Amino acid sequence: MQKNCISLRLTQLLLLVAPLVVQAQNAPKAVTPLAVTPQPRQLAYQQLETIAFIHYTVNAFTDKEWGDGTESPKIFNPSELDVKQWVKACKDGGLKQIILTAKHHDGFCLWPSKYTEHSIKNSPYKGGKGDIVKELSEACKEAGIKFGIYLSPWDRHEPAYGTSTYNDYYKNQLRELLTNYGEISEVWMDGAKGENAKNMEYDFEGYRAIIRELQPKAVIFSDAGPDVRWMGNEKGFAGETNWSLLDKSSIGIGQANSPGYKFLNTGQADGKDWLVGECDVSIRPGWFYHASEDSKVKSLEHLLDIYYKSVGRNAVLLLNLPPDRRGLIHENDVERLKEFRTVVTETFRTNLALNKSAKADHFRSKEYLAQNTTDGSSKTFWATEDGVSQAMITIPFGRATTFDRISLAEPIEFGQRVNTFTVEAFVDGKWEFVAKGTTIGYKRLLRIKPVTATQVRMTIGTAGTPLLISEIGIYKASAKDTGVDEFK
Ligand code: FUL
Repeated sequence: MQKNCISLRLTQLLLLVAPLVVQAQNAPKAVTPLAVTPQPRQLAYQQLETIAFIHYTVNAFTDKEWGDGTESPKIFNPSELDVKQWVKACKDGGLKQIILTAKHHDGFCLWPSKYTEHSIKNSPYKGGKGDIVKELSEACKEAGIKFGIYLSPWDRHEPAYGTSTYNDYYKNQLRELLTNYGEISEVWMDGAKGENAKNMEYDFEGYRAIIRELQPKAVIFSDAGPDVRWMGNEKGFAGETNWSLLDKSSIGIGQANSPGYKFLNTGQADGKDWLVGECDVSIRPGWFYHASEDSKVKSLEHLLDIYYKSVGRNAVLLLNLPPDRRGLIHENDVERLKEFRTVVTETFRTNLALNKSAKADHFRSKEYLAQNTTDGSSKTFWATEDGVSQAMITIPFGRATTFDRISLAEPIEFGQRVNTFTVEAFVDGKWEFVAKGTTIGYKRLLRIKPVTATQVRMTIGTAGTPLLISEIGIYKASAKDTGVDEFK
């Protein structure tokens, strides 16, 4: 009798538990993020893709690239300065944030800092009542674009420079800029140093603490981050391999001989820190305006090459536009930027892979199907089973389709994983090689010769499993976008 009772209870228990077991087996097996992932502020920053630099100071009036700090504030006298013209040019050019040189190496401040006389308050601009940081921050807010500041640590004017008192001076100015001008989205700390910098020990830790305290959402740029890193050149090119991973402790700011420096351009596959790459480059040869460079604005072809080698290689493009003596961005620069954006928009307008039924030889569960790569949403992604480090995905077009641009993306909130990929196209009944590469990250763009195919397939390998891909895009470029990458 007692035996029967026990077995009855066991059966009841099994009946209760069984559906739960089945449910657990069917439940999507959540993907575990890798050990190093981006902070939300880094993710938001990377999504901006293209942003602007504005280099403006006394240099526009002396025709120099580096002022020596002896310039009189009286020479700073733009006759038609219009920050709305700057913002419009950037916005029309698709640039989503503007970083202003509030103070460059010459020490002249574009805002009326109470810690120095070397500023706009002693210039003829608006009778000494002007504040370009204020004007620009407000214009950016009104236009719905982000605003950042460049505050040069190297200062060739401030008498305290070279002593520890200078750190207080720099911090006081940081506090002014980070409290009086609304939201600041990026703080740019230049590593450049000249002769008078030999004895200066910057308190970078202290500077960073103030930024985190006053503008916790702002990303901090320097050679070594902590959020955004320099790419090691001013050409606007990221490495063909570009990990957002690096050991920031190995990089000395402004020290080209520090051990980690050579990895700035490529990152490190096993780096312990997440550092988004930022490619800084000027639309002209110089960072500041020189009338002699009006005819040397970068060509459309050059700007497109920069775009594919920055945004297209998992980095953010920071493009500089220097206002002239009038206080306007020169017409040639405005026109070229507009032309560049029109062509990029045209190239990526129609995704030929959208809603095509992609199939893969590996997938984790029905929540992580290959079709997630062609659904037009970066929120969903294709994932393989744990332990799988190579998989193939095939996208049928349904008919012969001509394309010459490929866009790949990983869901980087789970870390950066892909370290090799090959793309093939199905042409006249056989698979042909079209492209290959190493890293993908947030975005990887490939420029190939036009190919007409009925299907495309990719073999992708990863460093950390499972393999995750969020989006695959296939495009036919604008007739003005003709570059082709080499695949060695
Ligand atoms: C460099 C500076 O020396 C240049 O003048 C410019 O500001 C560039 C963005 O960074 O280090």
